[in-house]
Amino acid sequence: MAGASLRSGTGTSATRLQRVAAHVVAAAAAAAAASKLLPPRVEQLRHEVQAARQPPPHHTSRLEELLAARLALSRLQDAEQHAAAVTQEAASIRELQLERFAVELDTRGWTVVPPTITGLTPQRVEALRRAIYRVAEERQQQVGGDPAPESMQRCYMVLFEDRVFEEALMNPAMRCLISFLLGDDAVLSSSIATIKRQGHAPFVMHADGPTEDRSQPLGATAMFCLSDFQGEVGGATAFVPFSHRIGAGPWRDELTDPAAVGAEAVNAPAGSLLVWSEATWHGAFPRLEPEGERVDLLFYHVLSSMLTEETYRETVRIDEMTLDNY
Ligand SMILES: O=C(O)CCC(=O)C(=O)O
Repeated sequence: MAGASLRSGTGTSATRLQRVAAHVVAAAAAAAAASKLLPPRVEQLRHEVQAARQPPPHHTSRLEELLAARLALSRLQDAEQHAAAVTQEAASIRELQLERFAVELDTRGWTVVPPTITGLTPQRVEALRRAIYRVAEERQQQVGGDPAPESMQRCYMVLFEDRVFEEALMNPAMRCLISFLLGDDAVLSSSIATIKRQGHAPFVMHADGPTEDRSQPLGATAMFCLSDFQGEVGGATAFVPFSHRIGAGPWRDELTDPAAVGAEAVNAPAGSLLVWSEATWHGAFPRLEPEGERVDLLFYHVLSSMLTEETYRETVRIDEMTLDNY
């Protein structure tokens, strides 16, 4: 896998602004309707955050004004230059039948794309699962751990362990929705495979990155379901819809419990793709189902200006950067 192929193209923040603007205009009616439906719980949490924030000191607000003016100017200057890129991206969203999912990301903060659209056939799901079980076993042996597996086994930086992971990273639906959220110069930050068995600890609710009100998230996650995700009893990932608009991550213990905060657990067949913004509150229910395992492969992306969690740039060898890898 070439370093360059970890990127999905080139772009600037102005591209993103243009693109987001285009999609948001297209989705305005849906967004307005959705805002009216903000669950009272989310609305209340948002007010708590706003009330807790101190008004910024005078020089801060002046600086913000100046920065906003510069941003507006650069938007104007870049508008023409990036119009073509926006048009191109809108075409990709339509071509891949992702309109509904892009709008959901914007309005609800997360979405589930079905296998008919991800193109993950049962054969591909099986190939990914086989690779994950192999890596999990090898890593278990390396650490010399207890052969009785823990209730959740996470394998970090799996990308280079098998070609099938590289193919998954290039999945067109995933690339398109990550670009929609972050822009087309997003880079891979981490690749994590998880096998989750019966167990009683929830994955606490959290946001993946800074959540202060901003039109541009710094990170976004895409997770392939490689087994059926079976709601709460299956220990599925769970989200608080609209929470990307709250402007803070969970700040009290009670808010980190998926059940207490009323998180919605995912029900989705193997081959589906979950995508969420870094600001969206998410976690997972404990898996109560004694049989089987929940298996997934997750790719966390960030803006290219940010440090990545895992060291891809540093570990790709120059001889691996062949055209074949693009
Ligand atoms: O395993 C899950 O379902 C949740 C994963 C998660 O929240 C994360 O990796 O940030």
